[in-house]
Amino acid sequence: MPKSLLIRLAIYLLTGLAGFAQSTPPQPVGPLPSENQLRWQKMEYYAFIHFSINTYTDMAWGLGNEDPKLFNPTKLDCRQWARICKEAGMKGIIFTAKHHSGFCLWPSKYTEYSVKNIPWRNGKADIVRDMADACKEYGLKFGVYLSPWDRNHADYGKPEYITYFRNQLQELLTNYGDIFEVWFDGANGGSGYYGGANETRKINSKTYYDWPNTYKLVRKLQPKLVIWNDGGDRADLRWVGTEAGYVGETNWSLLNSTGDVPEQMLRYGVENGNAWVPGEVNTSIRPEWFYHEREDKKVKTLPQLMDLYYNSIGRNATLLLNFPIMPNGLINEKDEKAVQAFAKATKEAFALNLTKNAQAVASHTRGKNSTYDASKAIDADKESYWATDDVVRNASLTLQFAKPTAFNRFLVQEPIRLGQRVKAFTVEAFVDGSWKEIAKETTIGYKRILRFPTVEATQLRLTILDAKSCPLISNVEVYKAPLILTPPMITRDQTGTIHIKPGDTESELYYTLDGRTPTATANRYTTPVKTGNGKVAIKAIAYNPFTKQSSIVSEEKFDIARTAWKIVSTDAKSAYQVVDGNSATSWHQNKSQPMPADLIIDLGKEENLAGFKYLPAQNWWEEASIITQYQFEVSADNASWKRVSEGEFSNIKNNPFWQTKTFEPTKARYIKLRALKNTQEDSASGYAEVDIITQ
Ligand code: FUL
Repeated sequence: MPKSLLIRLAIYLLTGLAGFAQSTPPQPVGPLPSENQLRWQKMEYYAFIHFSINTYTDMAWGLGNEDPKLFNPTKLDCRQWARICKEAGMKGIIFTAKHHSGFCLWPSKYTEYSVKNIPWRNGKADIVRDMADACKEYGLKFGVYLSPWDRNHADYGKPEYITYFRNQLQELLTNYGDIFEVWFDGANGGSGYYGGANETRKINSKTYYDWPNTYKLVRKLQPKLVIWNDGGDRADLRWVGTEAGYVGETNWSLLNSTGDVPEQMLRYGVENGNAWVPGEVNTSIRPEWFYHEREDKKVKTLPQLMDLYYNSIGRNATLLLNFPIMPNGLINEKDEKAVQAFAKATKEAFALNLTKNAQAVASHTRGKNSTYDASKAIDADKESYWATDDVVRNASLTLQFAKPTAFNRFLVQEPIRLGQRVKAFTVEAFVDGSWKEIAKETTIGYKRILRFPTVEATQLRLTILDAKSCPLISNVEVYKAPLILTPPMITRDQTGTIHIKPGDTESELYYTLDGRTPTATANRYTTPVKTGNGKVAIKAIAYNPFTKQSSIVSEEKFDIARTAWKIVSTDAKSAYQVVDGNSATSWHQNKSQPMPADLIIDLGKEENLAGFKYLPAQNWWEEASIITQYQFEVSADNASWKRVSEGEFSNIKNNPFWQTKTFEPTKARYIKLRALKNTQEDSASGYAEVDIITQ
């Protein structure tokens, strides 16, 4: 054979081999999910149920000394709970078998503090059993919450308690069928009844519970469950650092398996973490976890629930949404309605996948092999995926629509079985002959959903800008979700100017200043409205010009504008954030200044004062330094002061919203808000806003 032919043959064989090599499956990258984690991630949406002895004392946490006789759920029906969850599209329920009070909702052999000592059902009650049966009947998975902190048990804090805790786990994980998740809440407030000792017991959350051995027991009893734990050793799932209902837009399903994890990291995961620990967003449908009648008007609205959806499931996490059970043993009708509306709205948003009318084309395809071509990202098989050759980090996938197509949602998934890889990506729409960027984002993971104003385009392009290894995309979906009219947010800045913000940029805004209910014939809001220095009562709506529907009316009453106010107790310019009308900004007094900490404001002129308002910093997960005990004083000259109000901001930690205090009207030019104590019991005080009420 001539030499040149030989060389050509060699080249042919080598290229062929290279092509072959690239059509082999891509190698996994980094820590990988276990089968249990994969199964769990696909559940996406499931319920939490909070019910215990403190449901009957209207408390967030039971103290551990409540009389079991209080527990009297006359209409208890776990099937109602299961039906609501099933109809809402949830896949499972996690039930508080034992909360911090230590009261057990099953007849545990190891304590008398349980449903076996209540008159209801003559001591034969087992609510964990009822719940497990109801889940089975409705095709839901069942999970248990077992609080490690036990304010009832005499041995809490001693090694004996760990045996008790494990015995209880053994009961729960043996007698109630398959359990999909076990929840070990790290919360621990210290004080408790503890069998009558009534004292404060601090434990070392890292060592006391000996988690490694507890985990072994759990896995032996239920090899298919996932463990959630925010307190001790790294478990299968992580808390996302907040109960407010969201995870970071960047969300790596990775953490480091040892070492402390700051709450910030919980929010975003750790890009180069060495363990697969995906996030679960846990939040309640009401402000608190247990039922309080006063919160019947505070059930999350549809727009809030939609935000929750996009900020959890839409950001590579699962959503664990809590229902508090009422003392009668049922879920409140308002919560049921809210979750039904939520289910309907998500169904409508994701009703028609527009990729059905599109062709997918990729800039790169692994080994030019049809097993990995672009069509795999839009076919019905969620396991198949589009892949590039190993060396590629930057590649695009274009959807070509048969005709100009309007859309406002983009959904994308990675086949996480092979690791989480994408670090940065963009989404562009081809509009009027050119590409328009609609989103520039970071991570994808199991599922990422993006919301943006409706765009009409003939093509959509997903570009992976960077990835840990060759990018893999298993699924892409495109939707045109109907607009949801959010009641607009109204704020007034220090100059007295009103700002109105819609929840959805596609809606129009209308407002009134004369008390009438706004309609689409009222003043249209386009730019901030100057309202002078006086008091203002404003009502506003968001309006959909296409469907002619309006949102619920937002209403705000503002006292005199804070235009002339000067903060005299500090030179810090940033202190003016407490009067800027923006609840998202806050100011914190220097920690080195011990309590009491004074915030003194010169109102510019004498006012007839009848009260004041305090809004704590809203970023409460980062040491918000929320004031709990205060004094409020007024003065004509910033020298002699008169105390007009003092006391506590009750329950402010759980409910960090506006606190209003009124007092006998009094004339003054200076006000002093004195912080005596905060939630962290240190010397820091934080403020989002401070305002006054005038006569
Ligand atoms: C927290 C607990 O203290 C709350 O009461 C609730 O159970 C929530 C899910 O976790 O840490």
